[in-house]
Amino acid sequence: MVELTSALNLDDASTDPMDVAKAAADFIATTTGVAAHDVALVLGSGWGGAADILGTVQAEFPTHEIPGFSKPAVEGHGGTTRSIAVTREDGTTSNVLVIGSRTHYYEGKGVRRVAHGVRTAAAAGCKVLVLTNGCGGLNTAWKPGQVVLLRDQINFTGATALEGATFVDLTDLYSQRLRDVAHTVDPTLPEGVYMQFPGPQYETPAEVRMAGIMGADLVGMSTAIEAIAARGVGLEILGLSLMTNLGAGIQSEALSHAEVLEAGQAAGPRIAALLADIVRVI
Ligand code: 8IG
Repeated sequence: MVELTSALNLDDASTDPMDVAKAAADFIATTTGVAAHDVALVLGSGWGGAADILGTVQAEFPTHEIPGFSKPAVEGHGGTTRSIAVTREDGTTSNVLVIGSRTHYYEGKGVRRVAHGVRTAAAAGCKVLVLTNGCGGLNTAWKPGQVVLLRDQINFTGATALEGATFVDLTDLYSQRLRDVAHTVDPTLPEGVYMQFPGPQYETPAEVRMAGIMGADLVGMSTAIEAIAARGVGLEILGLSLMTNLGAGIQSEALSHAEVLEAGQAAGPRIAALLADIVRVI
């Protein structure tokens, strides 16, 4: 079994990426002792604190130990994957898989690696996926630190992780049911359309204006390709963005990564509590 698993290579075109996801799910079931998980969380910039307050950690290990996840480029910068037992509001328990370290499209490791986390979540038994991110915003009524519920998206990368004639319907990409559930926790959460750019550079002011004309409220470098892959494996998706900055050219100052991290840190405890509250009702 171990030999078979290690022979599976995501970069090999003849490998079915779902087979690698199944190997990853087997590893997770064995390592955590949890046969099936219910909900998966991908924690983006600013959202990391949620994992600490969600519930009881049942197991925790470096994400790169899971089949198909690559070693971090910088030692010590890899994420941690955790299995957390969450006591839901109705008294039942759900097993939540927090997949640390997302692979971004701009890393150039290929779309299979971008999608591997969500495919692994589906193979591990999850039915619901919560995708979170930090991003730029176009609506000047929103201030840095604003959380926005994703209503829809524009995939502006020109890429997809779907392979072959996989005609996935994206009409209800970000589930209306889950948005309604999130609104029971916080009725004031605005909704928005997320536009994924390839990155890693931030947009020019002209690109931000274009994004607005095209119908975007938020601009970022993740989430859209993952969401498409997740619908491809039947997951129901909730998308939550933390707007850390206004898009380039909307705010007068230049965008700095330090500023973005600072806004994420300032919002951290508040959005962690919000996410934990939402997970307790989904
Ligand atoms: I945090 O303004 C964060 N991520 N593309 N644009 C894009 N990605 C981002 C931004 C932004 N802020």
